[in-house]
Amino acid sequence: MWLGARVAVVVPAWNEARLIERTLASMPGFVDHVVVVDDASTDDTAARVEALGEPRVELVRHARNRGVGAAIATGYRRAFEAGADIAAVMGADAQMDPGDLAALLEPVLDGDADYAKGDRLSHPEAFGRMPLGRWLGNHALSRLTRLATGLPITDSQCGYTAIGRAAWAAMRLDHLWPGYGYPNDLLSRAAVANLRVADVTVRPIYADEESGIRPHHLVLSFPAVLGLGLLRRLRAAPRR
Ligand SMILES: Nc1nc2c(ncn2[C@@H]2O[C@H](COP(=O)(O)OP(=O)(O)O)[C@@H](O)[C@H]2O)c(=O)[nH]1
Ligand SMILES: [Mg+2]
Repeated sequence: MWLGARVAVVVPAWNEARLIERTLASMPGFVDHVVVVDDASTDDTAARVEALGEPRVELVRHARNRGVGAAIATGYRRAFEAGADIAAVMGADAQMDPGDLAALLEPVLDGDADYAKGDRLSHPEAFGRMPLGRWLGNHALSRLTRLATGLPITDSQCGYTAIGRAAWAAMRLDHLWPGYGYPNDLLSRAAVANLRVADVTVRPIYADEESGIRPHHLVLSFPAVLGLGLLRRLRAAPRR
């Protein structure tokens, strides 16, 4: 519990056998329920989660790989069905500082925002801690996401987030973009639903993990999801 709310953390995991235990071991004590969504990993990610025997950790498995966005949608549904008031997302590759979790929950629990997302680009050490390509790419995608959604956000691609139960229910996230474009799709849905989105500065962590993002995501998925977001916004505009 945090500020009187039942807290769940959704952990999408795909072939993270090397880092999943470190991620789960670092989970703060105030987290009530951890939903690990194993997306048909071909390594022993799932076996390692089960072997922990941690009562607050639940393992959900997709029968086939459906992508990180689809895994998060599955995790949210399970977390809220199990009674969460708020659900955060933390990657399974130990790239999110558990020390930042409370700061992400607070704007939502205080009623100042419906959805809070991490912002690594505003961290004083972002330039230098983030690989240059990621720093540049994230700035470019953030700018395009601001144009597509109209939301004044920074670091559109940060996966470290928190969402309240009512905002989750308002956005129909079962149809969330299944792949790496999901943060942009979620922001677009939030904008159309008139939700308040807060940026929370978080620590950028880059160590020995490997990203699954590939060039085809940049040339195909991100333009598609941003274009979809723009269309959704234009269609919704006359009804406001
Ligand atoms: N469930 C699931 N998780 C995924 C998939 N692809 C990536 N992830 C997880 O999503 C998180 C972020 O992925 P990553 O490739 O590290 O992206 P990056 O950190 O933004 O470069 C990690 O915890 C991955 O294990 C997927 O297809 N399914
Ligand atoms: Mg990563």
